[in-house]
Amino acid sequence: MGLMQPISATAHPYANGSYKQMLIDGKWQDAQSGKKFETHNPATGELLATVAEGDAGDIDLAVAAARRAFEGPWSKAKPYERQALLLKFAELVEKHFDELAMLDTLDMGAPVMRTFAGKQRILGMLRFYAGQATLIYGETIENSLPGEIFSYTLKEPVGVVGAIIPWNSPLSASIWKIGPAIATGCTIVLKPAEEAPLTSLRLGELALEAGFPAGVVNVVPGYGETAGAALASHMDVNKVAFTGSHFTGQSIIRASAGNLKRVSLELGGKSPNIVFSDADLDAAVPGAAMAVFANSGQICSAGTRLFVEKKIYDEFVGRVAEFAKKLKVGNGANPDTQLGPLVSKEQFDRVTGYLTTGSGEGAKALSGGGRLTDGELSKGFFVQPTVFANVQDNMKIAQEEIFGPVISAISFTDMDELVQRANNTTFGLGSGVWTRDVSKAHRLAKSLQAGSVWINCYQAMDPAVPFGGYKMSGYGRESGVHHIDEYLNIKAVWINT
Ligand code: TXE
Repeated sequence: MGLMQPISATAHPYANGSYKQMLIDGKWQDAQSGKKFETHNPATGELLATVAEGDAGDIDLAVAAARRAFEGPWSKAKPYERQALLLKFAELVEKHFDELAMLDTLDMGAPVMRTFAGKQRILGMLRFYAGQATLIYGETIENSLPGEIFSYTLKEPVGVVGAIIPWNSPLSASIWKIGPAIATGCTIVLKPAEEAPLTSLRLGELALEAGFPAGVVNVVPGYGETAGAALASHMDVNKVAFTGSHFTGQSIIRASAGNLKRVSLELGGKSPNIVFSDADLDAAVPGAAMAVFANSGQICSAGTRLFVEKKIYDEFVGRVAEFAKKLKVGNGANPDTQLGPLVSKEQFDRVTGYLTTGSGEGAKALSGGGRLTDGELSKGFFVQPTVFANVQDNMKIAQEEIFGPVISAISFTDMDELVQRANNTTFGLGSGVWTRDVSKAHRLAKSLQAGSVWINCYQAMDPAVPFGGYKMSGYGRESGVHHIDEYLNIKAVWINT
């Protein structure tokens, strides 16, 4: 597929306005209720597809299929078979990468070149989990009991996994759930976000083509309050892997109580990004800007609280604002677009509401501050990349997750006070530090309450490096060698020899 021209919905082989069914037990089917919902391009308003709308009944069917598969032949699939399937799946995702990347763009707005920049990481994730399939092992443990009692552990798949993902990065989020589930021998019911279900459904087709047995990978699109809630509360689901807002994360925990299913949560953030006067400012300016503006701020670990040392505050924040003004906002299908639209009207209203709140609280927009309505942009949910200066810690725009292209720039002087202020948030997902001073860097790496600390970079990600939250950003880790433990039970075996 050529990437030199914006692609219209009708030109995409999958998002061509047609109807998409859901994948249950290896078969494409309608919702039992017969209901459908529409998904639109947030850049243009075009209809991309109508989609079968799953609810509790469909979730029941999918979970039953996943259970049958889990207890059937899939339970006998050897690590090398699961590895081979994941590698085959990776090969197909690679073969269709252009199409999948564009599908993400059409369905939720992300600049297609951003997905391309992450291509190696996305494919690497599947290949990393393929490797992990052959690295599942227990331990033999010397115990202190009298006599000859031998003890060892087995690691076993938890069973049926319910995966609920958001809309901000459908390709990567789907793979982050399917990969570890397959590596460990679990089966999965994936519920994509209602705003952007198409990439997950297309991945369902590729999973079948790769040869996953029926019921191992099921994809049930639908709304959160119906399909999502049914999956979270289902008595035959053994684990829920959730990515989304902390509010929904809390309701998932409550819903999980019925059968005390395992839960892992990757939630939102209000991450501090700290710039010292001794930093390489030429690198820190784009670093600070793109820590937020990438994907139009719709990234859970976006460095939205920009702490800048007072003596360089005016100059530095001014430079970030100048950088913001030059960013190219537009249809994400254009290869030169740096910021696409926000995903939906709801998200657009939410973000523009925060722009009004910020000005009302006394913050000063050095760049942006409103929507973009020039020409074609008037059809989509476009917001200007905004840099707010004069932000105080207690302002709403410094406390709440905005999930849009909005930087709240705050000044600091004292290092101890800075640590306390940077940690003064209910969240703890990402954090950044820009300095040439190694001791400052290490001191902050230790003191910041966040699952990731990026020093002189931001948002670096790799399949082998763990990612996840402290505090209300959730628990459990994705990526890294510990990720698969979230999908495994440990069994202790005792043998009196
Ligand atoms: O999230 P939800 P929304 C944050 C961000 C954003 C806000 C709202 O601040 O502005 O959340 O976004 C499913 N039981 N993040 O409303 O509701 C839903 O269908 C089970 C941060 O989109 O959390 C979707 O599949 N599932 C974030 C998924 O949960 C339910 C990414 C996420 O939707 C459910 C997205 C329920 N009761 C938003 N209600 C991140 N961590 O990256 C909804 N869902």
